[in-house]
Amino acid sequence: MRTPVRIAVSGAAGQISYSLLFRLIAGDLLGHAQPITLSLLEVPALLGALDGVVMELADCAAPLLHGVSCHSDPVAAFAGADVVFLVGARPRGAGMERRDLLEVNAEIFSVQGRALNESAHRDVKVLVVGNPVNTNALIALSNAPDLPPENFAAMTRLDHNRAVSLLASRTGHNPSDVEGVIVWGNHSTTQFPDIHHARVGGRPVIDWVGRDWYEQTFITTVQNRGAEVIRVRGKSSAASGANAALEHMRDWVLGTPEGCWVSMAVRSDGSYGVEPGLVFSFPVTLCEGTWRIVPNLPLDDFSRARIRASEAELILERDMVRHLMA
Ligand code: NAX
Repeated sequence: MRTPVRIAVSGAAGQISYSLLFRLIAGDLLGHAQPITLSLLEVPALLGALDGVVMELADCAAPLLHGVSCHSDPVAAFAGADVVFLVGARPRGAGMERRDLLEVNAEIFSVQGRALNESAHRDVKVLVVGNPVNTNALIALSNAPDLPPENFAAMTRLDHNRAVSLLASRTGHNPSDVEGVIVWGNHSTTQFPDIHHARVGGRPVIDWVGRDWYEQTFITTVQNRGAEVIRVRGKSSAASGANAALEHMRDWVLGTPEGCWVSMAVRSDGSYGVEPGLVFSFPVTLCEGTWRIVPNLPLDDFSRARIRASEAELILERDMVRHLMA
């Protein structure tokens, strides 16, 4: 029998985890032959509610689940972890400014970065899902100096999937026919969903949808989809967020098909002129557990301006919490 892979999940009593955990034990991440153990992290006040989630996990009688533990101490939660989903974060409260939100979460992610540094497996893959994702990931990796920064990523896969789905429905295709979409930048309304390199059914997407619809409807629809889900559902995206987290991590572990890329926020190496060190969403290919930013895609002035705007926002965010970067 294979050795179980140790998966840690923070925010384990929250709504995204309520979908993610059950898909993990069903084998949706690593396949149906790979056993796992789950190490669940929550704030002390929610450990009771987390016990209820653990009861439900047990009631699935899932053959792949070889153990569950619950923690409020991140060092214990991340001990020996191979895969980590950092889902837990403080939501924006009444009267809270964006600066306060950044600050409170940067504190959480600096503690969790240090904990990962201390106890996680050296090859751990850490996906930040909790908002504001890019800057939280930056804080976490900068507080984990003994782990390679390449082991950290932030999630823009939900934005990527939203873009793919919208293009598929607009052109009357299946989402699997759409390739080459990119979400650049911050997981915020400055993100830039880019279809200049995208194709559907082998033909450039821009030819199908037209430049006007792309510039005037598509971009803002993708940028504001999260807010629209909240407006209609009364709660933020949960199952689609869990699905995106799973797909992001699955591609990271198992790789992307030849010639295909996905969007993933990773530490900038200066590609496309993005300030080195920022956690920025790029097109990446993945192979044998390693990501690589797709190089040298041509960008027009329209695209460059939007990439610069999202970069500027991330520089501002970083500067607000710089004191928490180790
Ligand atoms: P919930 O509020 O349902 O759950 C969050 C959980 O995190 C809570 O149970 C809370 O107690 C826990 N938590 C808070 N601080 C913690 C800490 N220091 N250690 C451990 N656990 C902690 O939120 P949910 O809907 O599950 O969303 C989780 C995060 O994902 C939010 O920050 C949300 O904004 C973000 N999202 C990110 C998306 C993305 O595309 N990157 C999309 C979906 C989602 O909006």
